[in-house]
Amino acid sequence: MRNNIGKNICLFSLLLLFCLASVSVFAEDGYRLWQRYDLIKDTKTLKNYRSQLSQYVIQGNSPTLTVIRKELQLALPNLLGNPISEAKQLSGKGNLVIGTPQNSALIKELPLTDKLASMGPEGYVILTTPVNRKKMVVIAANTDVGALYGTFHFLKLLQTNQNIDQLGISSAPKIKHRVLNHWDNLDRTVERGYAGFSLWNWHKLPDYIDQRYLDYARANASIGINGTVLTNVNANALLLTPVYLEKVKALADAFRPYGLKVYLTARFSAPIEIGGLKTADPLDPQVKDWWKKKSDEIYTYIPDFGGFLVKANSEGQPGPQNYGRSHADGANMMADAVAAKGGIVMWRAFVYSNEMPEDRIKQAYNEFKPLDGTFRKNVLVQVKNGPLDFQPREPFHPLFGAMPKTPLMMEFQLTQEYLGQATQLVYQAPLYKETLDADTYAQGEGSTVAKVIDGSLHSYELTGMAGVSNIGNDRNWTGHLFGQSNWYCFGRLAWDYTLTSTTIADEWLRMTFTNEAPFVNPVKDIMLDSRETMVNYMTSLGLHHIMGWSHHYGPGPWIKDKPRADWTAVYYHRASTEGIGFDRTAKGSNAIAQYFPPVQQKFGNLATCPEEFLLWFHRVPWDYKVKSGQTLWDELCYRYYGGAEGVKQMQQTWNAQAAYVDPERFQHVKTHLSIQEKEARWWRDACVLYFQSFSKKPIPAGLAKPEQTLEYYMKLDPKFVPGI
Ligand code: GCV
Repeated sequence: MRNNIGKNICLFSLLLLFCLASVSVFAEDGYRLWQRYDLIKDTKTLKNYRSQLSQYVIQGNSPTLTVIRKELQLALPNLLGNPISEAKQLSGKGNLVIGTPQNSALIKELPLTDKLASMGPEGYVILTTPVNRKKMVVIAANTDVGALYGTFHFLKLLQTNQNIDQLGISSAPKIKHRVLNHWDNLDRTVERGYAGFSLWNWHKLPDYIDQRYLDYARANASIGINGTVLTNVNANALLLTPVYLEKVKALADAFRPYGLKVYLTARFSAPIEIGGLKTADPLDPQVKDWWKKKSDEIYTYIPDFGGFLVKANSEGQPGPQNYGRSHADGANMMADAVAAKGGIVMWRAFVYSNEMPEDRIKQAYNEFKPLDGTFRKNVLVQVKNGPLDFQPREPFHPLFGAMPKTPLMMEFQLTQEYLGQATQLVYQAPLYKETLDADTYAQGEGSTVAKVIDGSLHSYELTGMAGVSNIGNDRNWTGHLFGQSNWYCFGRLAWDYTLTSTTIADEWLRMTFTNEAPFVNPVKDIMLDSRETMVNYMTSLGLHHIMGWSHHYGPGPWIKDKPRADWTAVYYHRASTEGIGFDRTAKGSNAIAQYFPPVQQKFGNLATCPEEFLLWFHRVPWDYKVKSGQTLWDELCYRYYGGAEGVKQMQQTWNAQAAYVDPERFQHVKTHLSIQEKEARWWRDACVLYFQSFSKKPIPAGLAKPEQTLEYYMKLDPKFVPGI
């Protein structure tokens, strides 16, 4: 008897342990991103899928096909609650066939030659078609990586409960290089990173391959990202030494099956720092030789090395101008070093000089436009979306459309340096789309930024889109759960910029949370409105660069008297008792002249300038009547208050979602929204009080009084803000 009791206690404890273990294994901490693969809830859909999927056939054994197998083994049994397994032969029904004409005899038999011919190396087709007179779903591509992308697309159809009865999908990327830029330092800090430390554990590499590296690669492959720059553009030359190249090789080997290529940031002065040369002059034969040998060495570690990303002569970084050479001289020297092996150089146009009295936003154009046509064929000039620096709203960068003979690559920032960092919910697809859809008029109406960067406007062969990563080693990857949607939407738009923000938000919500409409619809509205809401409580009507000093956290419109005028806020808003705004018309800095004439006319004329760019281009008196009929001052106040109110509405909508979300993630978002609500009020009150000290006008009736005095806000001095 005693024995039995003992046994029972033992069994019970084991059971309890098992339960606890499963709870912690499946803790809803956001780790699984949009790749959750939970059992499909809708019974009709589930039944339908089960009847159409009973096995999959993959012929061939490459590392990428192995990855596809693993993904299916993870996804299908979980989604369908059925033990779906791999088969060598077709069965009577329910077959999924995946592969290329080269590795799959079944696919080779199909009349797909024409279709696949237009799909390129990464595109795919997903078709419902008879094979040997049996109906089945076929995912076919020209390469294994194309098949992997197609597999993820198919899984997304299941995850989002789409009809798969008669599939006829074909998809190929519009942009060739879809690349994350990590600003990760070798000591694992991340510049402007708000999700913990760097994913790359350099100390344990090359021996220890963390499962996170593979999950990172899986996530990227699922949205078509095909490149990653591992380290900060403020580069450390040590990265190019053998000790680190061994480690980079280990990562590149882990990522390769997922179609993810590795690139490195190159410190321009590396030949001096690690090469023992006296100069880094790009025209010096020894320097050229050094970079060539260094590149060849890198290729011995990583045969498919993607190439270099370079920040030169910007914010104190060394560059060709240190030797009186141009950006093209520097970029070409590096491009020559990697050309034979198919490498590229992504040379950043984010440059502004310390000495220039010019309006800072004009400098990149002034430096790069004259270099058009002088870059090697394997150079992409990487341009930030706007001419300043990832502000909540900027007009598109005037270089887009202005360099018809030089491939330009888009640089977006996923990490929310100026968008509330990781405490705020800001879905950035609308911001990215706004830039991509903007019309440069470079070749008449319809010459959108997207057509510049996809190469169609100026026949660029090389095309690219970069996203400054928001990923760190936090369990949920991005600090704020909704930061994941920015990683997701970047990948989706780099693949196909014609997708709408709504479509992408819809997909992401369904895969990340649930397909239930009473959740998806209101939360999608939160996402779609979130960027405009943030602009309203931070920098409405074209205001810019009024954030906290150095860490860029919180408001700081009063920032002045710093080592450089163009690092202050007063330089940009120019508020006085007469008015506010930066005159960039011909009467002012004439930055407007950098755009094509129709854009100049639109932005340069107070009456036609879109209100969202009003104070970016114009200096406007406080009494100026805006479109709503309000004075500028009143409108500014209404927008600040409206923005803060918008966050309250986001909170209300989210708080009604408890039934649809697991408690852990529900609470995470709820708590972050309450931080955001506080921060929105902080921005509102600090900015309204500060600008009021110039406008000398009352806050419009009906709006609450700010909670503290201006002095109080000016004295706030947050310490240890992450990401500096
Ligand atoms: C990596 C801004 C950021 C810097 C960043 C720089 C850049 O100035 O504040 O942290 O440096 O942009 O894009 O190079």
